[in-house]
Amino acid sequence: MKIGITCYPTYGGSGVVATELGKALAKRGHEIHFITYAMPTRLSTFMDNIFYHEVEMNNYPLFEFPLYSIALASKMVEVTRFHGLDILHAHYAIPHATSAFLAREILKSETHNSMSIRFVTTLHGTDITLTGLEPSFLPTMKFSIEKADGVTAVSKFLADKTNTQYKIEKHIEVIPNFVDIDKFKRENDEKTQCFKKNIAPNDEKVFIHISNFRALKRVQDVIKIFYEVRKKLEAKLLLVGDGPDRSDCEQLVRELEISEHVRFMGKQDALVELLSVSDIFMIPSQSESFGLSALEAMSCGVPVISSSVGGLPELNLHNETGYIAEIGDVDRMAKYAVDLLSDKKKYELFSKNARKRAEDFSEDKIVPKYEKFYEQIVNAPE
Ligand code: GMT
Repeated sequence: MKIGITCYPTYGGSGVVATELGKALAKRGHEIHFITYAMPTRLSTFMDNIFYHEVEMNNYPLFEFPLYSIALASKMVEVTRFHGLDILHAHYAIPHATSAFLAREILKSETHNSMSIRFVTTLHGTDITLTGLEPSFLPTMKFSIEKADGVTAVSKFLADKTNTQYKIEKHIEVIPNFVDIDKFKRENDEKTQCFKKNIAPNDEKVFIHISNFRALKRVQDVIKIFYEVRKKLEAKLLLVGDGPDRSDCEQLVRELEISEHVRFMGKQDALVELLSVSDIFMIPSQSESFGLSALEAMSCGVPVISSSVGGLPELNLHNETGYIAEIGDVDRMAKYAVDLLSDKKKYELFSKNARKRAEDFSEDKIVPKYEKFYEQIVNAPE
């Protein structure tokens, strides 16, 4: 199939999922056209079957606000026309589903042109739970989702939330996120051991958190949990990523006088290396439709301590692959971590379970679900 993929190319899990999906589909013989405003970050090397089309934005003094949604729709039309796309896939509904709708209608209206296109949209999280609910977006969002030829959501939680919050009575296919289990696996080579020695010279336990440091990630809770844990055992904390809450987090670490035990790593590509030296992954979010970073950690055999929100319980199995506690219950999360790390046998079992659970979300298992879904949409009667 020839598939056009649009996503946010630079930040966040939805762009990662869209890019990894495109790469996996290209490996399976599909022709993939990324239509985005910048090269997707995980698309750094040349790959057969992958094409990239940049959405150009012309500035005109009258346009105080960039007209990105329109430029994107026009690019979708152009790529569909000249490359004969079979389907458009818009990741993160705002504004991508709206642009895809516009592109489809433009192509449909051209009577001289037999070209028609169908589009699907994948809902990822804050497009539904946060931004889409703002009055300035809500009616357009609801309309664009309703008019899509197919809609998928990355968890059952998000599918249900969409139906209830937007009062949409449309079937939403749940296709969870996936991980490349051959890439995301624990390394224990000399380089990793050397890195571990550097991070935890006295064999301290290593906690890790990876996010974009927005308020809803509750990174301050991660630090508070770690602070409580350190009252019981020696540990180090790796904070990976960057974002608006980072300065406050650095301030909190200074106030708690634990600076020598906490490393702010900033944005990192070497996730497998970082996860391979880690013992516990923490994701105490306020809202999380899936939790891709937790899945990548689990694939590296790292048990997860998470909050109970959104799609997290669909991934992290309480008392099996890690532990789940209520949002903000720092003491409980700390207690769970200490209990697990104090019981070697239990820890090894949880680590194995985490990896096994991640295998349920392997690329090989999930990507065919998208292929099947595309087939259904393309072949559905008018
Ligand atoms: O809202 C964000 O955190 C960003 C968003 C994104 O588009 O990158 O993340 C969402 O999509 C990810 C990929 O499907 C999910 O793993 C995250 O759970 C989800 N984030 C939230 O729901 C907060």
